[in-house]
Amino acid sequence: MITFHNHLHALHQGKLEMFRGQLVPCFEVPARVDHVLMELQRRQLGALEKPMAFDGSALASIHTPRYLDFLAHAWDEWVALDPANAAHDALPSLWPVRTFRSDVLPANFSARMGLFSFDTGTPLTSGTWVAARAGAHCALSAAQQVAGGARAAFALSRPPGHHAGADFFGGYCFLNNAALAAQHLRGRGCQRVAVLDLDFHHGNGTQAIFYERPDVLFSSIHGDPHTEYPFYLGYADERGAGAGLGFNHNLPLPRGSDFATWRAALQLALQGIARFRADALVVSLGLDTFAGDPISGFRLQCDDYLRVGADLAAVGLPTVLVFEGGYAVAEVGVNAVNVLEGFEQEAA
Ligand code: OKP
Ligand code: ZN
Repeated sequence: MITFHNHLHALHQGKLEMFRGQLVPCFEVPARVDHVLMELQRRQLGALEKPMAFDGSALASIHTPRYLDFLAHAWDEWVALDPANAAHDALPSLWPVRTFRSDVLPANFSARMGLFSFDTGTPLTSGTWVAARAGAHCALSAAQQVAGGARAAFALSRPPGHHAGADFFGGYCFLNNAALAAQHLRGRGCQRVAVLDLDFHHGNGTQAIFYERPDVLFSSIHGDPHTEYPFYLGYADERGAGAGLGFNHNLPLPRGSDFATWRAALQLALQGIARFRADALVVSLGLDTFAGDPISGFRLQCDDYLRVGADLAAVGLPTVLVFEGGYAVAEVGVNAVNVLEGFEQEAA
């Protein structure tokens, strides 16, 4: 299958994230994508291309104008606060929680940064906007390829996307690549699109974006938010709202779940997608379900990902695969490409 890879991903290179009161080295590093690229080339799994060109409005199908405007200028504003800021990344430090207003856009940069974010683990760097935008274009390119008749396409990019909402960043994510791909398919002839989120962490951003819509089903298997990030969303009783009621499907699993447990949940999710009669499938492909992942808690093994790919292909839908998490850097390439190979073998 064709892979659209983000040739600008390394422009986003966070230094430190806040963890338990200390700044620690970022887990979401450029080497993640480099390993997947090397493995793709080693196993000759199809063409590698740079993203297609999209105009400035492409991201506005999902994200709000004021959020996009914030992201595009955030680094310059950060440095304008104090030229010494150029030496370290920007992190938020306050947020408008309950009882505060979020309709007013403050002039103060730190206040706006808090308005548009939800954690202190997601540094914004000099190259974040350019890298994230090129990554979003990879997802749009993969969707365009599939809308044009391809059986499947892979968007290989970082930073990831599924925690990003219409107007906020967090969880290492700035632009919601999977949501952009789903919306792009909707605009190109697909009446119903299913988004299947396989990352260890619940895709709160994607869920929120489509929560009131009946045309995009969001289905997710993830660590139980009672104990796992992002904690405040991803429970089984979140079934959608308004016209979207019944089109959100969360399958939280306990920390420590193995492949047999996980795969049973996958079959449930796929049954829901079949009932939905989707025209296309977008997969948020997180590889942090791997047993060796340093920040996650499931127990999948490298070979299990071949089976995951085969199960996805067996659905028989045009499929966009979007790279999300996966922090066991040495194994993330093998695990990602195992999914692609399993998919190709089953689809053939
Ligand atoms: C992004 B994606 C780690 C604390 C958790 C946030 C995790 C974001 C995961 N020290 N930090 O879903 O893979
Ligand atoms: Zn994750």
